[in-house]
Amino acid sequence: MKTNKLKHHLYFVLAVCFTHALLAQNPFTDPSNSQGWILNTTISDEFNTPELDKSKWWILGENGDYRNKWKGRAPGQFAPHNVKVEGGELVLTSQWEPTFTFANEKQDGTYYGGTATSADNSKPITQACVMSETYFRYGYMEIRAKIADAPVTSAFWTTGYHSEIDMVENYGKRPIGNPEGTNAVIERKQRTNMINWDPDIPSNHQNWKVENDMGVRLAEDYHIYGFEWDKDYIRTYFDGNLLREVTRQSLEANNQWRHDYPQELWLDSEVFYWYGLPAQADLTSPTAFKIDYVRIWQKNITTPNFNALGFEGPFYFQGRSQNWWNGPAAKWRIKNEKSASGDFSLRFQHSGTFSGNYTTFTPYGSLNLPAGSNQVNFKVWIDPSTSISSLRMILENPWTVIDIDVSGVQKGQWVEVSKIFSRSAASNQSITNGDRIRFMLQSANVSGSQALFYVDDITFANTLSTAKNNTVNFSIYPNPTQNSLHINSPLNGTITVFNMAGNLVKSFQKETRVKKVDGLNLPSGVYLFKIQSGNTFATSKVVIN
Ligand SMILES: [Ca+2]
Ligand SMILES: [Ca+2]
Repeated sequence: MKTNKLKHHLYFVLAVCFTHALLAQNPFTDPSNSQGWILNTTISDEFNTPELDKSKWWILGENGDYRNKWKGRAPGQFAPHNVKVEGGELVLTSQWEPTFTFANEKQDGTYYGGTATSADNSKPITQACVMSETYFRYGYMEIRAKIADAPVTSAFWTTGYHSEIDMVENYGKRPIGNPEGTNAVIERKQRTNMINWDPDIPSNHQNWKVENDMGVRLAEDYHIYGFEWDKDYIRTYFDGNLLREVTRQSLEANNQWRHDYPQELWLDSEVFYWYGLPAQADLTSPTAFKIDYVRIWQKNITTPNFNALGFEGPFYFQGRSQNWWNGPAAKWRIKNEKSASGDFSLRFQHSGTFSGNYTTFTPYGSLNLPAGSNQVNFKVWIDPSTSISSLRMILENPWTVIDIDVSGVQKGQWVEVSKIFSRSAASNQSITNGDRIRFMLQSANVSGSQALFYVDDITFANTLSTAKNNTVNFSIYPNPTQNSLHINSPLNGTITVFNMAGNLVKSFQKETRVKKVDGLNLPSGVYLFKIQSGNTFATSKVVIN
């Protein structure tokens, strides 16, 4: 009896604890979770571990590596020793540090640690930044944090392709003596920005930037900052209260929405010289931005990484994330206007005179292909107004030029094109000059004065050297033949036919064990027939005479 009572009591205690734990995992703005939020545990962090969880975060500047992101807002520079986890919090410190070796370079017109004219260490301000190792797309983001009580910012923000969302960007305290004469309200303002970095928008474009006077100095105490990023709207919250709601439609009307692409998180402190740079006296006692937790909830949990060759997210390779790259005038853009799969594809658009090569690149080291025979496939959608004969893909290390004939591609629909190629060596994986894709339209291959087309779902396959190839019975007879043949194989699926130049010349479906094909209508020569079903494939050479 007593035992049962004890047991019952224990169950009750466990039930209370469990319920409490569950409640703690609901958004502060939705304590009963009426919206069905699911915590994304890959990216969320309570910072209750003894050290920073490196599976979730990386520290900018650790081992001298900034992963081609950012070294901070000069003269302030991110320094790894300013990041620590302590007492269940992420602590991001800003300090005056004359002994620090600053990068001898300028950012936005100012030397790190120095001034506009000199790298003289006259402003030796070190700061701190961490970024998430993974990405997500849409959700409700929440931090409980105490912003730094010093003339620095405390920010929680994200970046994606041509987009930046500054969910929280607060300036803690005016410098001693307030030489800039900044109004005291700055210390009470909760700021949010939605930045559109698309190089095609007009230069006089205004980003969406808003501020709320919260009525208290934000650096005085901990507050809960919430931001909901939905595909149709955004909402900002302060201590559980809704500050603003703005629809995507209204932002789009002003070219202020560029925020569909997967995002990665930043937590950092920066200097904002326009409100006043900190002097040594402002940073005498170490001052820190303290974050109790970062929680990301989603309606549907997105995977940590996205298919970069399908243009759905950045490449993630060798511990770094990078997007396709092209110059501001390159005419290639990732867009969500049309796609063969997912939401995004790579668009080429240009009207006027064509001159030279129009090129886009993946990052160095992002490609990892084996030596020997390989195959590239992608889908292309060519606008009826456009006349292009060929696209060129160069794989850079080892250097491999692949020309893909698109002259016969039907316009106004997604068409898969394919090419077999061979490489002398496997991809070089260097992040400074390793293998990458250089994808180009050459002017010589365009007729007329405009071109619009989209590319999606680039895939590579190693074609001839896998063991699976040898285990599948794939016989074709008669061989040689002229216009018809039989294909006998237990595999059913898509049959693709390549000429010896590696161009795809025909494809059709095989649904039965033995398929008879008539009307081949191919020029005399040797052809490679390939059947693919899931991950298994087989090839056979056929002579047409
Ligand atoms: Ca905590
Ligand atoms: Ca896609």
